[in-house]
Amino acid sequence: MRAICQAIAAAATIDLTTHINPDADGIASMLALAAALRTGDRRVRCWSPSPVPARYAFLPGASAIAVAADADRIHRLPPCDLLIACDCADAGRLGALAARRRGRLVNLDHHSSNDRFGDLNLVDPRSACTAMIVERLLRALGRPLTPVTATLLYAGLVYDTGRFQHANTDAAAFRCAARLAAAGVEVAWVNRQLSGSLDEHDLALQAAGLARLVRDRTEPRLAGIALSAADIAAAGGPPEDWGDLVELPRSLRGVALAYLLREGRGPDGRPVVRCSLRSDPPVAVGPVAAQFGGGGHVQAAGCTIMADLATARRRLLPLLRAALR
Ligand SMILES: [Mn+2]
Repeated sequence: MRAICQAIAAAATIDLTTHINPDADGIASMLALAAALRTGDRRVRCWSPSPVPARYAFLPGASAIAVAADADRIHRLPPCDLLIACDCADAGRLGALAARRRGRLVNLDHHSSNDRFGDLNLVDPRSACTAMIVERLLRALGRPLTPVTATLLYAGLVYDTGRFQHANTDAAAFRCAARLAAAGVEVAWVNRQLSGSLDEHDLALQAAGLARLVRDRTEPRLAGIALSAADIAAAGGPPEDWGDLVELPRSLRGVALAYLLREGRGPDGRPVVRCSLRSDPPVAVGPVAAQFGGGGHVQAAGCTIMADLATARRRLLPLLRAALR
């Protein structure tokens, strides 16, 4: 913590980024930290390796995030003293921005699969979200919360705890929420923005998901949705953000492990299946995702299987059934 505060104090130019396919925790953590670090004549810029989903446009400052999908363009940019990665479990998730690793790299994250890729790492898997780690960092930096930074961090906290419903919701999360609320967050407004930002396309995908929802025949505590490329095309194509579609199978009575499989194409044109996995403690899905080179948290993880949907299902489902035993 002290080394990171010193590195920030010494930096005249700071770039911040989050992970590819960014979520509310990553974006909000980055924006809050950027707002607090913009002092004096320090230059602070926010990046995302892929476009910021429209549903997160309400986050203060989101419109100023630069999308860094183009590695050539990034190479031409002036280097920064410090690159701070927020909510990013490994350097691969930085996308093209990994090429900007010229200054020192700071890694702020809470994923248990984080491989400490930074020169300086503040990684706490016990923290419910990266926003809580940023809140701690701001305190260490002596930067008081403002209504803007508190609103951002609150949005990250609400998102990553599933509105204070996931297993990561603990006393520390509530204490942090109380400090943020006291700093001027309009709690109902943030919740409304997070829950009321779907469009017709998102709902069409939910309808497709409901149509494909199945409980496992041999293991009733397992349920999930498998969407083929054709299913996704019929619903209007992939969304900017799959959001919490995996929560649909999870909402079935008695389900302790839920999955969402979505078939797409990899960079080489071959079929790939992206998997989102959720479980109730003590069932662990993190190790299953890790077997396919994925990661995340113990009870919320993801991976990509290089196969078509039928093959991916045949490989994954026995492991999910085993995880429940
Ligand atoms: Mn997070």
